[in-house]
This record gives sequence, structure tokens and C-alpha cells, in this order.
Amino acid sequence: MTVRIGVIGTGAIGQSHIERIERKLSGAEIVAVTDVNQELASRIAATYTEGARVYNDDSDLIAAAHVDAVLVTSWGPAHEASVLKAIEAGKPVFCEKPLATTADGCLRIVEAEVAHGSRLVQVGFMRRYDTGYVQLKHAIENHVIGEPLMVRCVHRNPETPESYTTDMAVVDTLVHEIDVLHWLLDDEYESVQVKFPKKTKHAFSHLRDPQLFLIETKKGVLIQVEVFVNCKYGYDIQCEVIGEDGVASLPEVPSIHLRSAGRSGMEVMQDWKGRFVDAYNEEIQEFIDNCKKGQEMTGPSAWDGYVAAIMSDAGVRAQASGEKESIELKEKPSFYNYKVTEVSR
Ligand code: NAI
Ligand code: ISE
Repeated sequence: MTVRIGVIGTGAIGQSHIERIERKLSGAEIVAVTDVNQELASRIAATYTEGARVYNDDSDLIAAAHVDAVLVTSWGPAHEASVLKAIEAGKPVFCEKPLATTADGCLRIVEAEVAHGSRLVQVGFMRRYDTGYVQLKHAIENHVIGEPLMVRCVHRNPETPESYTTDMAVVDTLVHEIDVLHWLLDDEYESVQVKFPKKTKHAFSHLRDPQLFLIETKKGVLIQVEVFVNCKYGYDIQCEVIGEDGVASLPEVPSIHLRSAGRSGMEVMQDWKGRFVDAYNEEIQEFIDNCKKGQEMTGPSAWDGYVAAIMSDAGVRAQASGEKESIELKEKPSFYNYKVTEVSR
């Protein structure tokens, strides 16, 4: 069986996922697309697919009988409505982050999924599929470095468009660390605080950049994340876990060693597309495989989307207050207490 996928949102990451499904991954094809920019949707369908039908909106696409599963890659504010419609139609849905732009929106999705009775939703937190993070998780779970005490992370982008605002450092950028670190440490968050160092001259005047986040977990691990989105030199993701018996860090991304123009060294990647290409492939292949087998989703869940939203809200509050903001989660429905298989990947 080939899984017939409909895509809502044919912008940057929508195109990238469409291309990987059509040209790299197995077991699925794109049969339908939609975008508020209909001209763009038609162009992308013509470029990457074999005659995918272009729909006027998400409702018609989700309802179409030939669409087995849905990919939501539209703007964040449109995600919640599309995911709820997919659940109502009983169709598996992969949704890019954020699952919804508010914690209440995420809870509505959690409630709809629990009422449906099986896990239909996978959220696009691709870092859990990155080989380096999987190796870090192995090291922690096998007690190679003892109990984790501290974590030090760096999330640097070379530059941002003018539309990128100070709160996006949390909801758009830090959100990846928010998701991957509670998975990595098998822990939940207690509080978050933000410090603003001297501002870089390279950021637009409205943007506070860089920012330093201090996050405490329930088990007492102290996490420091530097978000610096106009660092100029490249896309740089670092993570170091300091444990009682040793330290484990994300491996450097392999690249050729260059001696050129009077310098000797490695190139630095320039964007997230290249840095996490294998992880994107893995997460979408897992989505396809689960759809194909008629199985529940096994990747990052709607509950993980909710945890990220609660933590993002606290991070934005902390930007404004300068204080330590505490995290209050609702009780996790037992529905989401399943053992994920990601460490065996
Ligand atoms: P984009 O702006 O390039 O594309 C979004 C597309 O959605 C646009 O073509 C827009 O016209 C369309 N759209 C907006 N509302 C719509 C609606 N109601 N129905 C149909 N189409 C609609 O943005 P980009 O970079 O592709 O981001 C999309 C989502 O993916 C965002 O939520 C973003 O946070 C997430 N993202 C995730 C990344 C990751 O590393 N996992 C990387 C980049 C983006
Ligand atoms: C972007 O939306 C992403 O998701 C990238 O992974 C992240 O590095 C970047 O900061 C975000 O703007």
C-alpha cells in the first residue's frame, strides 16, 4: 500500500517535506496540496509531484477520499484548526512545530485525540531523530556519564528576517531545545529565566539578540541555552551534558577539512535544512511507516506539543518579567504513557 498524503502549506518546509517524500523516502506519494497562496501550491505540485490535486483549503483536502494522511506545514496560527479537522476525519496527521500557538490550543488537540481513542498526531520535533542526540540519549540511559547535573546548549542561526521578533527566540527557536531536552533527560521542567546580554549590532533594532535561558528541571538539572540568531558565521547547534562521572557532547557535523585562503579548518553549515536533513527524513519515514501499518503514531506526541507550548509561554513571560517563571503542567493523560522506541533507532 502506498500512503496518499495531502500537504497543507507549500512554503519552505512544506516544499522540503514534499520533495523528500516524492524523491527520497519510500511508501508514500503526495496526492493533494493546498496553500492560501494557490499559485504557489500549483507550482509546487507541478514541480515535485505526479499530478497532485490543488485544493482551495484544508477542509476540502482533509475530507478528500483519496487522502489517507495529512502533513501540516502552514504558518503556526493555522496549525490547530487543520490538526483538529484531521483528527475529526480519523486521519493521521504530521504537524510541524508549533502544534498550536497557545497551550489551550494544544490541550484542545490532546482532548480531541484522547476522545478519538488512538494516537493520530505526530509533531515535527525532528531533533529526537538526529543521530547525535540519539547517541547522547544512549549515553545517559546506559549511565555512561552518571547522573546528569547540568546541560549547556547553543542554538545559533546566521541571521533572521525582519519579521523575526524577540518572543520568537522562544516559540520558534528555543522550542527545539525545549522538546529535545525533556526527552533526552527523561525529566520535566520546573522553571525558566532569561538574561539579555549586550545586544549584537547585527540584529534589527526591535530584536533582543542574543538571549540566555536558564532552565531548571524537576530532578534539579540546570540547563543553560544560548539563543543567538544573528551570529553571522553559520548554523551551529551544540549540546553538552555534564554528568557525575563524565561529559557527553553532540558530535561535530562531519565535513571536509579545508586548507584554503591561508586557513585550515572545517566548514560550518549555514542552515537547519542541511544540519537536520537526516532527522527530517527519519521522522517523516516513521510517520509513513506507521500510517502504512495502520499503527498509532510513535513520534513526538500532541502531549509533547502541549509541554512545549506551556514552556514557551513561560519563556515569553520570563523575557518580560526578568524573573524565574515556574512551569505548571496539567496532569498527563495515561493515554500518553507509552514507551517510545526511539532509542533503538
Ligand atoms: P513559510 O512561510 O515558508 O510557509 C508557510 C506556508 O503556509 C506559506 O506558503 C503560507 O502561504 C501557507 N499558509 C499559511 N496559512 C495557511 C492556511 N491557513 N492554509 C494553507 N496554507 C497556509 O514558513 P515555513 O518556514 O515553511 O514554516 C512553516 C512551519 O514549519 C512553521 O510553523 C515553522 O515554525 C515550521 N518550521 C519548522 C522547522 C523545523 O526545523 N522543524 C524549520 C522551519 C519551519
Ligand atoms: C526555524 O523555524 C527552525 O525551526 C529552525 O530549526 C531554527 O533553528 C530556527 O531558529 C527557526 O527560526
